[in-house]
Amino acid sequence: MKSIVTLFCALSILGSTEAAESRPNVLFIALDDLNDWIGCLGGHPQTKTPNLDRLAASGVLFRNAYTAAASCNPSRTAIFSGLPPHRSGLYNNLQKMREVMPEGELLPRYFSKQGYWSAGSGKMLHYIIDPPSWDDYFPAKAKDNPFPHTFYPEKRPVSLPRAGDWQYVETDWAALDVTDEQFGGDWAVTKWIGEQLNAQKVASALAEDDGSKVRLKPQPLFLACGIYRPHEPWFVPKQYFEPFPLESIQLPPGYKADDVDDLPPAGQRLARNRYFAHIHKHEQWKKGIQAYLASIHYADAMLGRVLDALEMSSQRDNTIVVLWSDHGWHLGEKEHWQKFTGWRVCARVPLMIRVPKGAPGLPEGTTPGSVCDRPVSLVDLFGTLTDLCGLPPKADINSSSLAPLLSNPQAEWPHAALTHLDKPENYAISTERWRYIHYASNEEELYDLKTDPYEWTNLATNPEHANKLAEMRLLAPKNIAPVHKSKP
Ligand SMILES: [Ca+2]
Ligand SMILES: [Ca+2]
Repeated sequence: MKSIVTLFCALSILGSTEAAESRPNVLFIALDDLNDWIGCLGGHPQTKTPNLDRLAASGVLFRNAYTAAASCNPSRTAIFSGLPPHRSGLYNNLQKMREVMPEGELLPRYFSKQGYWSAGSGKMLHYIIDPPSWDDYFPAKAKDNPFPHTFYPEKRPVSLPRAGDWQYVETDWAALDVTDEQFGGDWAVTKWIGEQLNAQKVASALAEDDGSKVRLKPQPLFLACGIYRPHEPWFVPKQYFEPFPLESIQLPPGYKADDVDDLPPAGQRLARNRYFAHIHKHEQWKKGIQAYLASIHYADAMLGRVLDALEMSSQRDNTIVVLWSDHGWHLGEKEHWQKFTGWRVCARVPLMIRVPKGAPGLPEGTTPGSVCDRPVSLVDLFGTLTDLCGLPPKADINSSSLAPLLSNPQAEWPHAALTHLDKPENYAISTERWRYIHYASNEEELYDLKTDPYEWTNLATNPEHANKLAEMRLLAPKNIAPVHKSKP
C-alpha cells in the first residue's frame, strides 16, 4: 500500500512540474516613489528614462493606473496580498503586515506552491523580506533585510538642513563621487536579478531539495526586482546628475501658486505640509527637483541592466514583464512634498506589462506599443498574473485580471480605481475622466481630467456638476474595515 501511495505522490509531482514547465516566467519589477516623471507618461519635460520608455513600447502602457494606497506599506501589501486596505485593515506605514495578516499567503508563495521558483531582491515589501514568502532572496532572506550594502556620505545632511523631529531623516540629496558599483544598492540588486535570469536552474533544482517539495526539472521563475530609487535619500552617482544642470531645471508642470485655495479644509491641511515650506526657505526646490530627476535617471539605468540581461538570456521570449511604482510623489504641487495624498500626482503610478506569445491566459501576447487609458488598480496584479500564467485564481482576494485590457486596451472596463489614504473613509476614486476625493470629515473634491489634468479646479461645490458628484459617490467602497489594531 505504501509503495502505491509513494508512486502516486511522485506522479502528481511530475505532473505538476511538467505543467509548470510550459508556464511563462514572471519578472516583477518595482520602483519606489516614482511618479509620472517618465518619458512615456510626460510628467516632466526634462526627465530621461530611455529604459522605462523601451519597456513601455514593447508591451502595454497603462496611463491611468492607480495605487491602492498612497504610501509604501499599504500599497505593497495590497499588491502582494490582493487585498485593498478596506478589506485587510492595513492602511499605514506603521502597521506590521504580519500582525495584520499572520497567515496571509502572498503572491510569491502562491506561485511557488503552483510549481514556480520564487526569488526576489531589493525592496518588495515594506522594509522586510518576509522570508516564508520566498524560495530565495538577495540579500539572504534569513536576515529579513532587503537592502544590499549602499554607499552613504559620511556627513549628513548634505543639502537640506534638519528642521526638527517631524522631518524624515532621508529627505536630502547629493551627487556622489562614486561609480555605480561603489554605490552598490540597486546596482547589486540588478546584478543578482540578471544572474538569476541566466542561471541554469536544472542543476540547482536537483541539488536543493529541501524536503518540502521535489524539484525535478527547471521551474518557471517568479523573479521580483525591487529598485529602491527614486526613494529618498536622493543620493546617486554624479553621472546621473549631469544631464540636469541646476540653471536648466524647470518647476513641476502641475504646480500652480494658488492651487490650494479651492480645497476644503481637510484638503488644505493635507496639502500644505511642512516640507515644502522648509525646502523653499533653504532655496532647495530646484535642487530637489534636480536630484529627483537624477534619481529617476539612475533607477532607469538600473532597470536597463535587467532588461539587457533578459534580452540576452534564454528566457527572453518566455517571460512576462510587469513594472510598477508603489505610489506617486509631490514636488511642490499643491504646496506638498512627499506622498500620502489622494491627488493624481500621488495616486497615479507607472504600470507597464509585456506578455510573450504563448502565455496560457493570453496566447497571442501583448501588442508592442499599446496604450491603455482605462482606470486600473495595482491591486489587480495578483489576479492578472495568476490568469496570465494559467494558475487557479486565488480565493478571497479582490483582484480582477487585466488580461482583457492586455488583449484589447480599448475593451470595456467596468471598474473604477480606488486609492486609500492613511485611514478609513479617506480615499480617492478614479474613472477614466473623473476623480473624486472623499475625506472622513465628509468633505469632497471633484476633478475633470479632460479639461484639468493637474486637478487645479475643484468642482465639488459647483452645482453644474452635482449629478457627476452623486455618480462618483455611488462608487464609494462598502463595508470599510477599521484600522487593524495589533495585540498589545
Ligand atoms: Ca514608496
Ligand atoms: Ca485648485
